[in-house]
Amino acid sequence: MKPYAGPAVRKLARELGVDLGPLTGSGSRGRILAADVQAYVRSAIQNTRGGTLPELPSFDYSRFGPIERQPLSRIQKIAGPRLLASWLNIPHVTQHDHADITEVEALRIRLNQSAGKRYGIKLTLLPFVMKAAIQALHDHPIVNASLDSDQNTLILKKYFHLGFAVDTPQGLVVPVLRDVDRKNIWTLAHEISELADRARQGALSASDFQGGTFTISSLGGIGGTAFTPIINAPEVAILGVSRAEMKPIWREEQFVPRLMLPVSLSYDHRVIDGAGAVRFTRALAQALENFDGLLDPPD
Ligand code: CAO
Repeated sequence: MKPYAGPAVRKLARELGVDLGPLTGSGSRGRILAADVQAYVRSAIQNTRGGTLPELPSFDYSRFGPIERQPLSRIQKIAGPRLLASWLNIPHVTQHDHADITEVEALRIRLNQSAGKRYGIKLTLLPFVMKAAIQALHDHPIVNASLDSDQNTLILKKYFHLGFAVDTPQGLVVPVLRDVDRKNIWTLAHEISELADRARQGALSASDFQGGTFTISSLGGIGGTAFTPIINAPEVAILGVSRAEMKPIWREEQFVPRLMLPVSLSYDHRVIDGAGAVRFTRALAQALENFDGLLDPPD
């Protein structure tokens, strides 16, 4: 049976490539209207995009009290859709753990007092965490990987470029430090500080953001006990670092004070399973606990 529609609607359907057959008309006696064709096209587009999200309600907040409008920064406008895409596309799970950094912190203080003063470089914890992450990534290559666009193949990267989140007045940026496995803690400390300074001045170039294989987001300088960072897609995991705290740890029948660093690994559950994730955080913690290398002077 010929669909019940007027010539203008038929013309519109022809132009849009719509077959009127399956359409239900909302006009009188089931007549197909232009609005029905448009609604059909809208819904087809939404379906090919994987459906749309239910919209959040919008309010006139000024009805309830005084307000001020503040536009999002350029960085927020760029980062926002990427964070949303990662959050929506990747099934995130976060594994929390603690690393005993008592010895490594004592080492850091010693190094800052001696070589640090001589070379004019201040060592923070981050270079040590980066080196520990490299050891763990070496032993757990799927964490230093990406899913190929066919979603069926893992691309294991044989290089180690670490992104690290920098808090700037304009918003969050994630520059990438290259070949972290080939650099000592002094070089890393220097490059972290140089990249973070340029990030805060808004002086990073596009290449500074490219090629990362794994990201570290350290909030430990500010505080916090744990958090659930969003994966920097197309990477498959991100490490959150919170503030180290002295804690009573039960060892050999007594409590001993140890400096414990909270770490939180958010991972793509399509690629990494829970056991793999906790093995990774354990490897990272053990690398920090048995830290014995990288005392070389700066390159
Ligand atoms: N626990 C305890 N103290 C810590 C620490 C931790 N985990 N991490 C750093 N600190 C200490 C440092 O040792 C330093 O102390 P001293 O002055 O006594 O030596 C002080 O905090 C400041 O460190 P810092 O944060 O400036 O340096 P960093 O190398 O650790 O970090 C950088 C550099 C660029 C990562 C950091 O400045 C920054 O921007 N962090 C915010 C990242 C962010 O916004 N992440 C959220 C992203 S949302 O997922």
